[in-house]
Parts: sequence; C-alpha cells; structure tokens
Amino acid sequence: MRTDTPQTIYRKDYAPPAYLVETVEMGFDLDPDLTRVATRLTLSRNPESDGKSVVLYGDGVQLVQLRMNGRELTRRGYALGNGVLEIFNAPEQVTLEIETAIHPALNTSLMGLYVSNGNFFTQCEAEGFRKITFFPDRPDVMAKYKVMLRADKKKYPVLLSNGNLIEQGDLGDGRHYALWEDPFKKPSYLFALVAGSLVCQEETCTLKSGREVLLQVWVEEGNLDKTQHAMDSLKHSIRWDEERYGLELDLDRFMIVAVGDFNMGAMENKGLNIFNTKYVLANPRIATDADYAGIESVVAHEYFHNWTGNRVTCRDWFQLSLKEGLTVFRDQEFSADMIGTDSGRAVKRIEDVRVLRQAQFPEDAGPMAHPVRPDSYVEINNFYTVTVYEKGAEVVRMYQTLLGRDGFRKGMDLYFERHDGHAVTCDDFRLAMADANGRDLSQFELWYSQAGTPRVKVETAYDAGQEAFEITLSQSCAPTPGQAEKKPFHIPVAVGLLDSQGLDMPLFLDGSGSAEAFTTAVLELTESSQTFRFKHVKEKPVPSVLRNFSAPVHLDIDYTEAELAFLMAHDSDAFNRWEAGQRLAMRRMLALVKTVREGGQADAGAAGPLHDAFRATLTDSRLDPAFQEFALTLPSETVLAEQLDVVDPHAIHAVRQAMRRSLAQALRGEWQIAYQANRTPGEYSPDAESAGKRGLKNLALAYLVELDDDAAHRLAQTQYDNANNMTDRIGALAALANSSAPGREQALARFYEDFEQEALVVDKWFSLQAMSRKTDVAAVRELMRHPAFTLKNPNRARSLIFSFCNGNPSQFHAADGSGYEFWAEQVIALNAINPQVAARLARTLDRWRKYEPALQQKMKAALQKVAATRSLSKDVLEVVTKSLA
Ligand code: 0A1
Ligand code: ZN
Repeated sequence: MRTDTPQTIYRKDYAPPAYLVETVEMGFDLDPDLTRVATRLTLSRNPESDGKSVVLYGDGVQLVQLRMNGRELTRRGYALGNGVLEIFNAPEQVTLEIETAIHPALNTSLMGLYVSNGNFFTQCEAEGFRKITFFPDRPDVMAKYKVMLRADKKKYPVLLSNGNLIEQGDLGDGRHYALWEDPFKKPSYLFALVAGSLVCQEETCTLKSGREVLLQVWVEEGNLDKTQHAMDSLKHSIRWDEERYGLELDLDRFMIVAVGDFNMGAMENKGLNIFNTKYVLANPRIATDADYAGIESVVAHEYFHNWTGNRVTCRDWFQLSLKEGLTVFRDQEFSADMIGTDSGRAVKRIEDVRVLRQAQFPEDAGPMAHPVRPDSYVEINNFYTVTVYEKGAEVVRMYQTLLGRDGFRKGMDLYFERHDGHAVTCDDFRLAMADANGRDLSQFELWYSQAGTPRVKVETAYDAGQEAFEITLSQSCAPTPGQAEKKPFHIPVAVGLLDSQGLDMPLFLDGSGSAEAFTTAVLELTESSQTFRFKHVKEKPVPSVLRNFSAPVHLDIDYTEAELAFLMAHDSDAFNRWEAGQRLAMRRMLALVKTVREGGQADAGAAGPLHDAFRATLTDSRLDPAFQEFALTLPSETVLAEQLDVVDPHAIHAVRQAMRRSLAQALRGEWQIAYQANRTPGEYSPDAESAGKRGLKNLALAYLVELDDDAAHRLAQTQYDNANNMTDRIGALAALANSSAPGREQALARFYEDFEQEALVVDKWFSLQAMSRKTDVAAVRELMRHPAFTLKNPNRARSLIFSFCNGNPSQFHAADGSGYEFWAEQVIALNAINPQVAARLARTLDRWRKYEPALQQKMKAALQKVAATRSLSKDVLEVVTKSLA
C-alpha cells in the first residue's frame, strides 16, 4: 500500500548493479502464520559499476537478522527505508546472512509466498522475490540457488523447488525436509517453491539427444483425471522446440504445478512452472475446445520460456517484450503447427489478429498506450500488457516475414550463441537478427520505441498500355502520450494480385532484380510514402494487401462491395478472405450506426450483398468449418467502437443485434443444414477438425436462437440435454441464457447443481450469466451474493466482475451510470485485496474519452471516485491517474 507519492522509473536511468550475486542458499521453515527464511548470499563487486553499496530490496518483510562476513551488522552499517536496504562501504567480496519473517496466510496479493487452499506457492515475477527476503531483486542479477524446505510432513508431504532434488528426509517432531539445487544461474524472478498436499502424473520422455527426463504435472487430489492433456501438450512442446529451433530441455526434471489462486495464466519458474488451474485441468466433462487449445498454448508458452526468458533473460523490466513477445510468437507458431493444415494455420492467424484488434489496438489508441519497450513505469505489473505480449509477438513475426524462416532461424541461433546465460536487451535481439542475415535493421528499432498503431493507406493505378500496376503506400501514426511526432516505420506489406478469374497473378516487381515470379511479394515500406510497380500485369488486378496480416497496422484501402465479395470468394490468402468479409460487414454496420445515431431504425434488412456473401461462405462445403465460423462472425462491438470517433455503445449493440437477427432470418435454412452437418457424434475429441465443426454448429445455434422461437429453443434444449462434452453443453446454455426459452432458468440451475464441485466450471457459470444480454447491474449484484462468489479468488472475480464490465457492453454502459458505480466499488474492494487484479479491472474505463458526452461524464466521475480513494495501491493509482490525465 502507498505511503508516499509513487516514483516513476525510467529506462534511461538504467545502471548496472554495484554487486553481483554468485550463490544463494535459502532455508525455509514453512508455516502459514509465520514462515522464517534464512538466506545466505555470496556477492562480489561488479567491475562494470562504480557503486559502492550493496543494494537489496524488501517489500513487507520483517528483517530479523543481518550479518555480513560472519558479523552482525549494526544500524550504522546499513540503512533501511522505503523498501531499500543499503549496506555502505562493503568490501569486494561479501557474504550476507539475512533472516526474514513473513506471513503467507495473510498474503492476498498472491505475490511472493502465499497460501492457496492450504498449500504454499510462490509468484516472484516481476518483483515478488523481495516479499520473501531482502535481495538485489532485478533480472540482471543472476545466481545459482540451493534451497532447503522444512515443513510439517502430514500437511505438506510434497516439497518442491527449482532444479534437482538433492536430498530429503525426516526431521523428527513430525517435520521433514527437502533440499533442491538448480544447476543454472537465474534471476530471482524465476525462483519458486511449492509445498503441500498434492499428487502428480509423471512420465519419462527421451530427448533427441537420447537423454531421459522426468515430466510431472502436480495437482490437488481428485484432479488426476484432468492432467493428460497438459502432459501431452508438454511433450509436444519439447519435441517442437527441438525440431524447429534445435533447443533441448536442459534439466533432468520438469514440473508443472496447478494452483487455483493465481493472478495470471502461468509462470515459467525454472524447472517448476506454476499454472493457474484454468491452464492445466481438462477432461471432456469440464473443459471446452477453447480450454483445450488454451492449455496447449500456455503449456507451450511456459516451456518455451526455458530458452527465451530463462537461459537468455531481460536486462531490466523495460525489456519485458524481449522474452514475452518472442515467446508468444513461438507459442503461436507451435499451435499453428499442431493443427498442421494450411487452413488451420490461417484460422490460428485469424484468432491471433482478432485478439490484437480487440485488445491491443484500443490500448495503443488510449491513455495507457506505451511502446513495446516502454520508457517508464510506476508499477511494472501494469506493463504485462497486450502491447508487450501480442504486439511484441507481431514485431517478432515481422522479422520472420522480412528475413524468411531460415533467416529468422539464423538470427535465433546467433542470439543464443551470443547471449546464453545473460540478461540482455531488445536491441541485442534485433542486432542478432540483423547480423545473422547481413541486414541493416536500424529503422526497425522504431517498432520498439514508438507507441501507436500505424496507418497504411493504399492507392493503386493500372496502366493497360504499359501492363503496369502501381501500388502507392503511405504511412502515418497518430500521437500517443508523450510522443507527438512519429518517424516512419519499417513495414513489411505482403501483396498479391488477383486476375479476373480470382487466380493469383505471377508477380514481377520492378527493380527487385529477381526474374523469378512469386504470387506474394513482401513490399518494404520504409518512407512516409513509396510507390511499387509491378510489370507484365496483363489485366487490371484486384490487389490483396497485407496478406496474412504481415504487419500490425490499420490498412486504409478503398474496395467496392463487389471487390470485397470477390476477394472473400477467391483470395488464395485465407486471412484476407476472412478480412474481406469483415470489411464488408463493418461497412454495413458503420452505416447503420450512423442511421441509428441520427434517429433512424437499425434496419439490417437492406444488407443484400452481405447476405449473399455470408450465404456463399456458409454453403461452400469445401471450406474448413473453423474458417467458416470466423468468417460468419460479425466484428465485435469493441472492434466496431474502434472505428468510430464517438462511441455510443447502445447504438452499436442495437446494430450488431439487428444484423445478427437479419442474418439468422435470411439464412435460416442454411443455418439449420450447417447445424445438422456439423454434429460430431461419438466420443469427444478436442482435435482441431472436430473442434471446428462444433464451433460452426454452435455458431449456427447462436444465430438460430436470435429468432427466439420455439424451434430454436427446442434445438438448444435438446443439445443441452444430450451433450457429452462441455463445448456443446456451454454452447447450448449460452444460447438459452440469451433467449426467452421457457427452460432457461431451469437449465442454469441444473448446470450449477451438476458442476458445483468443479471450480473452473462454476467460473463458466458466473461468466456466462455476466455476459448474457438479460443480465443487468442489479442481476450481477445478486450473483455476487451467491455463496460460491468471492472476490479473493482472481478467477472467480474475473468470471463475474470482469466478464460483466468488459464483456457485456450494452448492460455495463447503462445510461444511468449504474454500471460505472458498480465498477468503481469493485475496483476499490479489489484494491484492498489484490492490487494487480484491481488494476486490471481499472483499465476497463481508460477509453472513457471516446464515449458520447453523457456517458463520458459518468465514467469520469467513477474514475475520480477511485482516484480519490485512500490507500490506493500504486498499481491502481497509475492506471486511474493516466486515464484521467
Ligand atoms: N511470465 C509469465 C506471466 C506472469 C507475469 C507475472 C505474474 O505474476 C503475477 C505471473 C505470470 C508468462 O508470460 O507466462
Ligand atoms: Zn510469457
């Protein structure tokens, strides 16, 4: 909690630490009420620094004893205040013995050492280690750790930490111990311990080199029937990293532990990954297809961090995207490869771009906009953002687009050759990519330093006489906080040209020097405006621009509706086929929003060309159902809002709903056929093909239920009653929850009764209701009084509060401002429990200036109410201050 004005930390102030730590030995006497931690550090002066003091950080820990080189330090030898312990005039070589006392059971922040359902867990990234002991808790201090855990044997039979188990045994008086040693140097944020009553599924796995390793997935008793998918995902990840990047698991043992109370998705602690249960536990009864896919990608993500993050780590937290952007890119590629088909890869790309547009583009256009490598922060936990992660991954992807897969691999090899075992910067990564390929990538640096989403405008001209087609690309980027002017970015724009049959033309780019014909050319836009000329273009083409979304930009391009329908039907680039459909829908919807804002009706009946295009997609049996599902889903309300200068959430909602109803009506017969054709009878399997069918079938159901008639209600009810997996069950329940079906209440009640023992399913139950169009603020307040609700568990808080505030715009933005008042109350309540979770919720209103004036005023008042709250954490304070600035 805050005692004074929080400090802003600047990237430009980076200085190497005065002392480096060589070894860390820790002894934990674990007790939920009072845990004692004895730490012995060996340090030596860092030749790269002229600092003279040893600087250690501590946060809420009680210092019991401090000894230097065998002698107790008196108050004259050190200063302690504001979370910093400074030891003056220390010799070259120092041994410190530090004893601290902490209170895990009282720790509701879930950072440092805490208790969840009676077991101990740690979370040290970014700055949680300092909640355990005093330490130079910064990622450029890498050391070897040896950890002794002691605890009651009955209550805590399992004692885990990083690395290898060296020794274990009894201590007498009912206590036992385990000694762990991590052979690799690591920063403190990768430290972890787990102690408690857990069980594990284990398998051995033989690496390419022939070495055998032990893999374990640890869960609470009763959950062993839900670990196989995580285990399989881990094995696939190990294999993939060997094959794609030549990277081998460097430990003899790799553990995953699931915990029900966790702030984020999972954490890549060396050899001891700790996971939110949501990203471990699955079986067909409790998990949806999306859950299965989420587990596969998060298990992969954490495993891939072992090289990109752990072996090579970040010099400071401004470089966070060095490990996160790269690791997200790696997990995206892995998931695409796991699907295996071209169309599956495209669907994965569409999903990732949807996330980017839904969450990152708004962030980049709002008051919290920051570069992929930020220049300053107040609370680093606020910078685990979609910009650092997802835009960071797009930036890494652009290297691959510019250098090719082989060139990218060369860059990766050089990166590890140069930096293995070190803490480095985003510049080091970029230089490895450049040097390995003999390229100058200095302009590419702007992707790290400039915030905001660039706009690329496309103009074309065809000269029939010359058989030449010219594409002029112009770029701009709107100002973001602290950055009024932007320099031109280095943007790869992948382009194809379609002939009148819809086939790819061979491309001859003027001046490229290559006689070889391609069908996709990567144009490198580096100036504010550039013209590219294609030769031997026999007829006027329809250009397909930014194929596979080759750069994270807004693309301004004038297509006619006919051209969009043509691209939607023919483009060989599946991403752009999807994109054309989205543009077509977006155009109609924006026109309707305008009509509604001017007092007209949201009459979607006149959307003929859109209906035709959607019908063609829905009835094309050659298409992959997963692709059809995405192509037939209208742009979300959030994505629509981004296109408008003034957001009226009610008009947007009304238009999207009208559009859905009109598509339901116009294509009713086709939806019914698609529903029947995409059933997946027999045993459940989460593979991409079956999941795609279920996705399309459930989309068909959702559209049909928009008609809110008996036939649709019966279809949903029957699906609910006969479901043999959670995807179908929740699909049917969501449809019912949005309808006036007579069985609605009963289905909701029965679902709860059937699954009340499964926390992750109860989360789904809350979240589905929170996002139902029938749920208003009063109904959410009522749900909060349900005995299963608690703000203390982040998953539960997210399932109800976040789902409502972020996922139910038409109700949340109630004209009387009651949604905002509710939001303020919850931010304030969460602030006292868990600042990190509170700050995430605080982000909900950061785009308040974009809304229509009446709502704006009410949002501002709610933000001001939060800002004026006493003992606000610096996490929440940073968000609301920047939002109001
Ligand atoms: N490095 C993790 C994300 C993570 C960050 C902070 C946490 O503490 C609250 C937990 C996890 C990842 O990228 O998976
Ligand atoms: Zn990560």
